[in-house]
Amino acid sequence: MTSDNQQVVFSGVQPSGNLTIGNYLGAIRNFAAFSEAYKCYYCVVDMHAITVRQVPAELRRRTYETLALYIACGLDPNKNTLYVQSHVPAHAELAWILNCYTMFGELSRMTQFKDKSAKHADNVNAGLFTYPTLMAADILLYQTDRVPVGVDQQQHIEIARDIAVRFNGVYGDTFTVPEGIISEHGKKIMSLADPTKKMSKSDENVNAVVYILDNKDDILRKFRRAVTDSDTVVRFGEGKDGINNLMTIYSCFTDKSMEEIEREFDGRGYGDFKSAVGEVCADALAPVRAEFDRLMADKAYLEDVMQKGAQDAAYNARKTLSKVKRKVGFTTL
Ligand code: ATP
Ligand code: LTN
Repeated sequence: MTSDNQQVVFSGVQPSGNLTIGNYLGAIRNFAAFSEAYKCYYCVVDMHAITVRQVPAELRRRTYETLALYIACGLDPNKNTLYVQSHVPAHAELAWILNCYTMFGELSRMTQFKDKSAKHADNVNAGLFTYPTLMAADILLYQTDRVPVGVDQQQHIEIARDIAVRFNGVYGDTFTVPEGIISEHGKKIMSLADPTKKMSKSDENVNAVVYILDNKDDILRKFRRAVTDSDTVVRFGEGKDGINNLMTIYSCFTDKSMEEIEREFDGRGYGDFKSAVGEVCADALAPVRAEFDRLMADKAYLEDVMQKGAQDAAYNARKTLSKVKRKVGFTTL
């Protein structure tokens, strides 16, 4: 909560690849709804992105792109604080302090750490391990009440809560204990090539993933090739991971219930259904792409947004950071 009693929302997206419809439906699309009633911070978390090796020029470009996508997806920079994590040093400072209040054992249990260290076995670095403490710092710095994310981040929200409660227990009320907001709809969009796996922007198989910025032909083609099953009936149910995923995506874009979708495609095959999913997805994303192209052509504007966002974030982060430093016993000059 802010000092004038406004509730706070914080979320972040890594500029670690081209954003997917998983990022869109599970996270970004839900952000704008908070802008009126809450003080909202939406951060491009470049410091998290380097826990996996990045090509510097690509990281820089994607940082701009992620910010442009925030705006293209409806986040008004005048109503939300949009900024880049590395522009606000308080994140790194608080992360170090919180590292000293986070247990080795609890970080070892994080499934994202286990997955990513298996995937990048040649680079299991300390940053990958302490990723959740940096995320806790992001959230706790702003006295955040709510954190809208996809379901894969639930465990990280839990650890942020545990760290806040632990710190408050030792030093008295310091941090607001945040709550995750995981929308029932679209909380976990699955890969089109392997519907038992989360759709992920760092997947090497570009056909497994629909990117927010894909053109209509690519979107239609990817959905047509999506892995399904040998059944022919469009029905939500067990053993139908591929169809369940496509129905979820269709439902997210049309607001239709599973029953309505089953009725709509009654007597029609998978081919028809896949084309329909591709059409609604492409139609919904077309305006986002157009706005994105317009914004990317105006770097100066994006830099102005980054600059103002970082200034506002740094000002508010400093309040919490000073309090924390005082509580742990650091001297001040
Ligand atoms: P990476 O592949 O680099 O780990 P990612 O695609 O998982 O990246 P993040 O930047 O880690 O994306 O996630 C940004 C937000 O998008 C988070 O709130 C996350 O929960 C959400 N998200 C990511 N993938 C999905 C998905 N497949 N379905 C729903 N939400 C998702
Ligand atoms: N770890 C998140 C990105 C992230 C985040 C945050 C999300 C970093 N800091 C703070 C919410 C709040 C992910 O999606 N992989």
